[in-house]
Amino acid sequence: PSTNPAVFNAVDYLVDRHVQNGDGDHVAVVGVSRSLTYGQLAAELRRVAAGLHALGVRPEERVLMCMADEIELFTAILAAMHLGAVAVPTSTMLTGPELRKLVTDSRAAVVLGSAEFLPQVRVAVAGAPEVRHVVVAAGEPGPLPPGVTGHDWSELTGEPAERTYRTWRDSPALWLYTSGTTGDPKAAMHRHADIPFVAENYGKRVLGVSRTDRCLSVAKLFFAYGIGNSMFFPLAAGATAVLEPGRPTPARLAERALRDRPTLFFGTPSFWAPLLASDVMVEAFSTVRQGISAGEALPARIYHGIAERFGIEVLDGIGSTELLHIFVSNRPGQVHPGSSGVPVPGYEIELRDEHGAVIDENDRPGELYVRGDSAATGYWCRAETSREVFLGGWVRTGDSYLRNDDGTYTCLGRFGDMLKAGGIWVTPSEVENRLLDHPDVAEAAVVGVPDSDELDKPVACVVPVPGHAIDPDELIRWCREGLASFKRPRAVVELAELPKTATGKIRRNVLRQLVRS
Ligand code: 3SK
Repeated sequence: PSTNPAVFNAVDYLVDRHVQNGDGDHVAVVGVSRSLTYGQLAAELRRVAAGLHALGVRPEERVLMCMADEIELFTAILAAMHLGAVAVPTSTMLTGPELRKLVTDSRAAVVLGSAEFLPQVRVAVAGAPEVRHVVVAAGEPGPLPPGVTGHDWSELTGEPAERTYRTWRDSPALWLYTSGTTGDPKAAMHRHADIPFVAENYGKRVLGVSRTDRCLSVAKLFFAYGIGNSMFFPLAAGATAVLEPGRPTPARLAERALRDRPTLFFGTPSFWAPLLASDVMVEAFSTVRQGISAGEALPARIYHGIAERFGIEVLDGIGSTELLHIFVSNRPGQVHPGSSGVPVPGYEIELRDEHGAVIDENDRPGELYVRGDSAATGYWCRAETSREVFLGGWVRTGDSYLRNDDGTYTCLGRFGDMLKAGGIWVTPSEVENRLLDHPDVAEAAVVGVPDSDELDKPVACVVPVPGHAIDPDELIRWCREGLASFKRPRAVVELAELPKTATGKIRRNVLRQLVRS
């Protein structure tokens, strides 16, 4: 490593440091069919970096990946960073035309895909003039548009450069596309220095990740939450990442946990809730020393249920793609169920009203603003949106929160999701939590829908617990008994599932449309 403090490559910190410290034989990553020690990972990522260089990838250019959580994706992300290029892992859930927007926006010339996602990748590169090469993990590239050369993964090799590229702390390392709840995808640009910041402050100081930990995540590597859980935290601590490429159902994750014995298990409420409702063996999760939840607020009922049935304490927290990971979190042994906890070391939090004025009192809802050194440098080629979100060091989250008297923060939903009923503000999450306490309700979302007088009224959209029937009158009565009467839903709509974003946030605009029609 360089003695110039501005020179920093995250690969030295995540991988090479452990090899130099004599821990090269410790297992760094466990895939479904093979594992790599830190020494093997250092060698493999260098080979892949040499292959990318041979395809023409140069520092600061983007390498876009549409790949399953396997060792190939893991090494490719690190290989891009080693070269000084920018890793752009993208969602594998996008359609071809959706993926094409990201490929063209990023101007990547090299696209890496897993064989199972080739249909989308082919459609995406067909309309992307900058793409020159498509490299396929575990499969044949097949026909590609003129001007695009296909390669199989074994071609991604060359004479490895021993040293990581001399990136600066502020050099771009990783772009993560985020759509928020509204749609337009934009890339949050993260620096090499953002990676140790989240790993030291949340990974080590909050979770206490150490060499003996084994990290398993429901969220995939293309999510900010997933790449922290499955790459930055385990590697920063010299620990082991366990990668699961499949759909994160309770049955599959239980099977994986039985095989690979994780100590840290990272979920989302949309995993923890069905896990609780499932009949998976408790034994599968017996090695988990700590559960973690993010993506949306974890209802207290789910927290208590998981604690009772599995003996796992789940730490709820909130993070964002813009901040790279979690910045408000509960602490081990000090969980306040139903709250997101307190600021993570290294982050400052403010609540501001609709005019941007700071709210000093407790118990008053406001929009959550965060300041911390892992903030993205902006959105790629989105000057106007960047100016609305990144404000002189502060990042505007768009989430509505309040601070409790004990210093913890409680999520109230998205800032624009508050609704008025009879002229009084209603917080959807308060009504949703009451609905979730009902034994027939598995998931709930409350939205404001105009009645015949064009006045907003709370409408509850609920998913029943499997095998239970929803009785709308009973649910309205239940809410009236547990809440101020004006907060009760005026109607209940039963749904098989709630529309959600890729990160598990409820798409309330879609629900509003659905309920209106
Ligand atoms: O949604 C969250 O809470 C989150 C957590 C960590 C990283 C990224 C996100 C969006």
